[in-house]
Amino acid sequence: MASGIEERASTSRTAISPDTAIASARFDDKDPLLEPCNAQCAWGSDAVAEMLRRLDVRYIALVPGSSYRGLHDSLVNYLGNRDPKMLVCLHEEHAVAIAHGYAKVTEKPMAVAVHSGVGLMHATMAIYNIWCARLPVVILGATGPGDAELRRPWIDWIHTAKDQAALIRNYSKWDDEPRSPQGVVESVMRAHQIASTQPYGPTYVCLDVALQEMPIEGDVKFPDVARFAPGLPPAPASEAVEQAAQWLVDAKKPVILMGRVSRSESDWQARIALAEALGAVVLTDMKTAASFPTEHPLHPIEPRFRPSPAVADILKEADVILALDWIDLKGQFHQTLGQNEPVPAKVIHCSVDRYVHNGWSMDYYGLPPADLPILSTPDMLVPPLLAAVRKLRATDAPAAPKWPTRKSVALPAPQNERTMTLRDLALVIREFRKGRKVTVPTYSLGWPSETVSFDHPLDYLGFDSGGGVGSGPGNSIGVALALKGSDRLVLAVIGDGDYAMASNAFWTAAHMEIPMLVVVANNRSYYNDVAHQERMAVVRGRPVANKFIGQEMIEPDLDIIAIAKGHGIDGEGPVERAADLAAALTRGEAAVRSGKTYLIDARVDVRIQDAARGEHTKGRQKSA
Ligand SMILES: Cc1ncc(C[n+]2csc(CCOP(=O)(O)OP(=O)(O)O)c2C)c(N)n1
Ligand SMILES: [Mg+2]
Repeated sequence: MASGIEERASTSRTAISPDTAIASARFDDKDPLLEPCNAQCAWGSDAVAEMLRRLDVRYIALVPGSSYRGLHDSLVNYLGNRDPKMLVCLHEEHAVAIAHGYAKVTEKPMAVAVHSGVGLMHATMAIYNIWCARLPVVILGATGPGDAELRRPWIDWIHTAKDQAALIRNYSKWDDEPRSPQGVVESVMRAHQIASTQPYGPTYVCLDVALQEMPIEGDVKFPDVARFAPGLPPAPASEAVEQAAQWLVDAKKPVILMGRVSRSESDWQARIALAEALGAVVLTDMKTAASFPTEHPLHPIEPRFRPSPAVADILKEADVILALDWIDLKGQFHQTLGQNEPVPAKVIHCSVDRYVHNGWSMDYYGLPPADLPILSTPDMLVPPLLAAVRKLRATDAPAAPKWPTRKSVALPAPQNERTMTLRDLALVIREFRKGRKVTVPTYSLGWPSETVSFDHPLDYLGFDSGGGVGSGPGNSIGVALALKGSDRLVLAVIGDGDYAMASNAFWTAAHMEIPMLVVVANNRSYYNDVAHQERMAVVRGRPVANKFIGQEMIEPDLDIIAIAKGHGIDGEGPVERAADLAAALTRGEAAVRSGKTYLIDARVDVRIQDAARGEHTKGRQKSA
C-alpha cells in the first residue's frame, strides 16, 4: 500500500491471548524499551492497561496526575510503556488534539489520560473539536476516592467530583465510571466500541482512585475482543439505492456534494468512478479532507470554505443533488439559493450524522430538505450505487459529462518581491508540493483554495472541527505520528495565533521524534478578527483604521523560532519573501527526512492586501 497506513491498519483488532499479551508487543520505535518489571495482572488499573493492549491501542497521550497514578504505574510497569506507548504532553488540550490528528488519518482511536476534573477541564475544547469532527478517541480520567473515608486531606477533596463526566457529556458519545476490575473490562471495551462506531466520537471512562489501586482478588476474565468489534455502519436500503441510481441516471444536471468520507484509496477510486458513470459535476469543501481529485474534469471549481457565485449557479441549475455527508447542507442551500428559498433539485442525502445529534450545541446545523434520505455512510453507499448506475446504463464506460468540464487556469507566480501575502505563500507551497507526496493536516485561516491541488485522500485532512483555535499544532503532530515511517511528508500551515496558543505541543513532537515540516503563516495578528472589526466599522460608519487595535501580536513581536527552539524544534525565520520561502522549505524537507520537526516563521504581510483594496491602515505597526 502506497502510504504504509493501510498495512498497519490491517493488523489491527488482532486478539492477543492473555499469556502472550506482553511477549507480543509490537511497538517498533527505536527507543530503548522498558522491560515490564511485573507482568502480573494484579491491580485494578492493570486490568485497564490490559484492555488497552488487547484493543490494539497503540498510543496514549497524557499529562500525568496523582488521580491516575495507579493506571500510570500499570502502563509503565505492567505493560512496559508500549502498546500503548505514552506521549507525554505539556497540556491536556494537546493530548486530545494529537489523538484527533491521529484519527484523521487512521479513523482509529488513540487513548488519552487526563487527571481528575482539572485535567478534564483543560481538555474540554479539544474534546469539543473532535466531537464536531466526528472522530474517535477513548479518554481515560480519574476521580476520588469516591469513598470519603479513603480520601487524603485537602488534595483528594478538590480533585474528586460526583459525575465528573458531566463536564463533557454534551459533546461526547458515552461515559462510565466502573466499580470493579471486572467492570473495567467491559467499560473500556464499550468505550472503544462506541468511539469506533460511526458517527465516531469521544468516549470517557472515569476511574476511581481506589478502584485503580485495589488488588485484584481472584481472576479477571478477559474476553476475546474480536467478538466485540464496532461493526460496519448501516448499509443503504436496496430500494433507496435503486431509487437514487434511477434519479441520477435520468438527471440532466446531476451534482455530487462530496462531504465527510474515508481516507481509503479504494473508496476514493469508487467516488471517481461514480461521478464518471453519471457525468455529474462534483463540488468539494475545504472544511472536509480531500475527497475527490481537484484537477478532475468533473470538478470545475476549487474546494471552497464558502460557496462562490459559480457554485450557486451550479446548484440553481441542478436537477438532482447527491449530498454525501456534506457539512451544513442547509447552510449551503441558503448561501447559494437564498435564505429559506426552496431547493429546485431533488435531494438525496446520505448521512448517519443525526444519530449523534443532541440538544446542547448546534453542531447539527440547519435541517436540510431530503427527497431521499439515506441513513448510511458515503463509503457504504457509493459502491452499490455505482453498481446500480452501471446496471441501469448497461455499461461500465464513463458517461459524457453533463456539465462544462474544468478549465485549468494557470496561476501566476507570487506577486510581491519584498514581502509576502498569504496568496504568495500559498503559491510557493503549491509549487513545493509538486512531485512530492505531501500531507497537509491543516492550512491557516483564509487559505486561498484556488491554489490547492489534491489527488490522494491523504493530501489534505480538513478543517472539520469545532473551530477552537489552538488545535493546529496538536492535530498536526497526531497526523505526523500516524504517518511516521510512511512515504508521506507532513507539511502543516498554521496561523501565528494558533501557534502562539499551543506552541508547547511541539515539545512532544521533539521528544517522540515525530517528523514534520511546519510553516507558521505569521501575520502578527488574530487577523480573522481584524476582518470582523473592519466589518463592524463599515456597518457602523466608524474608522476602519482602528480595526487592528486589540488584535495584533506586536511590540514585542513573538519570536516564533525562539519559542520553537525552546521546545527542542529547529527552524528558521522570519522569512519575508516568497523566493526565500522556497529555499527554506527545501532546507526544512532535508531536516524532516532526517527525522526532525522543522519550523519556518513565514511573515505574511496583510498591509499589501489592504492597500490593494484601497484601505488605509494607519493604526498599524510601528514595527512593520
Ligand atoms: C479558542 C478560541 N479563541 C478565539 C477564537 C476566535 N478566533 C477565530 S480565528 C482567530 C484568529 C486566529 O489567529 P491566527 O491563527 O493567527 O489566524 P489568522 O486569522 O491571523 O490568519 C480567533 C482569535 C476561536 N475561534 N477559538
Ligand atoms: Mg495570525
